[in-house]
Amino acid sequence: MADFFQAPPRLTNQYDDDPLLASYLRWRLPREMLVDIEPSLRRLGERAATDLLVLDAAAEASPPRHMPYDAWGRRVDHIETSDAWRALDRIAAEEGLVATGYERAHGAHSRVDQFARLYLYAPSSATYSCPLAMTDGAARLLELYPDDLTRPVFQHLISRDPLSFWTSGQWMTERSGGSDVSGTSTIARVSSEAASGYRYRLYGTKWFTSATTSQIAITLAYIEDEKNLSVFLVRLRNDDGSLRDIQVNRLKDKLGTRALPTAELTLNGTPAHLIGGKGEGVRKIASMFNVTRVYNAVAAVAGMRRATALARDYAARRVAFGKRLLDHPLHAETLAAMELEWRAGFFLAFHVVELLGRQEAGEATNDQLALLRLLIPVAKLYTAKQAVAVASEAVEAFGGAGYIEDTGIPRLLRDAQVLSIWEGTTNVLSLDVLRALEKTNALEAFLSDSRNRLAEIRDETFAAAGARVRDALRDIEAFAERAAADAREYTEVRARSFSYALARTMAAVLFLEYAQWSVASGNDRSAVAAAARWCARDLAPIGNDEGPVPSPMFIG
Ligand code: MFK
Repeated sequence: MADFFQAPPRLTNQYDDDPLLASYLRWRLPREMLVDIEPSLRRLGERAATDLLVLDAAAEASPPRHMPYDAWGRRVDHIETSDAWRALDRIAAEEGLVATGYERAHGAHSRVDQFARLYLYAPSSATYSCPLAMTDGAARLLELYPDDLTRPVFQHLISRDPLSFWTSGQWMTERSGGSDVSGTSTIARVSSEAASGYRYRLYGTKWFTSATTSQIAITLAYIEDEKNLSVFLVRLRNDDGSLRDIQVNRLKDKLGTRALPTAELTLNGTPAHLIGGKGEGVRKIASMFNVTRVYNAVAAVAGMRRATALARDYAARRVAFGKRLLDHPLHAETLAAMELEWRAGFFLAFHVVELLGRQEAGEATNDQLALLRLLIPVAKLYTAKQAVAVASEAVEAFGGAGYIEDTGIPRLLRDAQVLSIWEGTTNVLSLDVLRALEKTNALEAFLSDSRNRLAEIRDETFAAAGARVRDALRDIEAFAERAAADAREYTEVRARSFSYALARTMAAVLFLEYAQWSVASGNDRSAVAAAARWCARDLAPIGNDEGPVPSPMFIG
């Protein structure tokens, strides 16, 4: 018998090869805008499968190293990163990964342009998408709370020139945890050398600081004798490269995202600049983490797309039991289920991106602002969980090869797992969804927006699916009514399934809208089948029944 070798999966241009992205952009963007941006998206799609992919592998193979001391015994806390990691930074600046969102060349649509770029870049970036997320979030914060010191910093964050492009960290997590930031123990004391503009000095320990090689960071601290957290800007290094009263205790040994330097730091009187006045720290930093949560959702969707593309390519060439995997109905069905999750996540994430763009352009109605507040946590939590599930399925689709590190496939799963942890876990965000409903009219906005959209779907082809979505909306409404009347525990226990219901139902509406447009415009032939299949599932299994309340006691 001749030697047998398996064919590794291959990627081609990730813009042209994507069955949804270009079609979605044709649906949502003015024609002249697409003509304008398509060449750069296509170029990035090519890079995602060529030079970026090489850098991604190289950065993963050379993770960062912490060198606490120099050769002569001085404490330097140098974090050495690979050439590839730094090249990914340079390319991010040149490709305008952050800048596009702030130049606003296409008004409210600019965020769609920007996040389409991120979607192509992220899965080939060794998680350089993380520093970019925090940089963008910091840019938004500084745009909202500008002052003389932060204006030039803002310009660095949105620069396309690699030599002046800066990235930012987002230091929220302390030993007491990353979810309940009220437990922050970092203290800000007024500095005696206020002239520099950095009027405070910070004392405390930050337990997870991703992208510690960034030039700046945004962080939280209690000003001495104040009851509320405040937000501060920190410049990490002096002009000679030395850290500004920061000690790097160690780099974290993580399950995934291994090219990304994540450190534990002690702030020993680090100069800090107060942003937007004292107090209201959580509310202010929310404008940052709401951007990073959108990045999380788009990166999750991009990860699902990559996992699906690799598994599909492999299935088209790998032969077992006398035929290609793709020709085995059960395997093809598994791939279709993965693709469906990715499509749903894509619609949800990009819908949020559109709302974010409208908000920033000052074009959002009050209802759209409330929807954005609600859908950011919904999209983040749902796409993250989908991404882990799809990555796991992709690993399995490669059989034993998927479990072997040097195929690069296990990384899909290791890197996906962080998406449901950082930037708010699934449960913390599910509770945030409840908070959004309590504080705004988001539920009314969600229900009326969804019903209005469904009313525009007139094609008979979608009648049955539309009816199912209307049923799901009624279940969501019924749950909200009962939650308002019932014990808080009743609602909290179901907060996750409620959030999933919102995600699936919103995605269903978008599936149908897109399918109707596809039929009318002759685009994406799989849109109708995908919409029918998505809407056939149980969209809102929240548990409105009178059955026993799931109780933590069952696991005690
Ligand atoms: C590729 C992607 C890469 C992503 C980058 C990853 C980098 C990772 C670096 C990290 O930082 S990881 C740390 C992750 N930690 C979190 O994301 C925090 C998770 N915890 C929460 O989200 C909690 O819900 C929260 C800390 C916000 C709860 O804090 P509080 O103090 O109990 O909040 P509270 O009292 O509900 O709200 C305080 C104010 O903030 C209110 O405003 P007002 O004072 O005006 O009433 C809220 O409305 C506002 N607020 C809270 N959550 C908000 C929000 N505003 C808008 N959106 C929200 N989600």
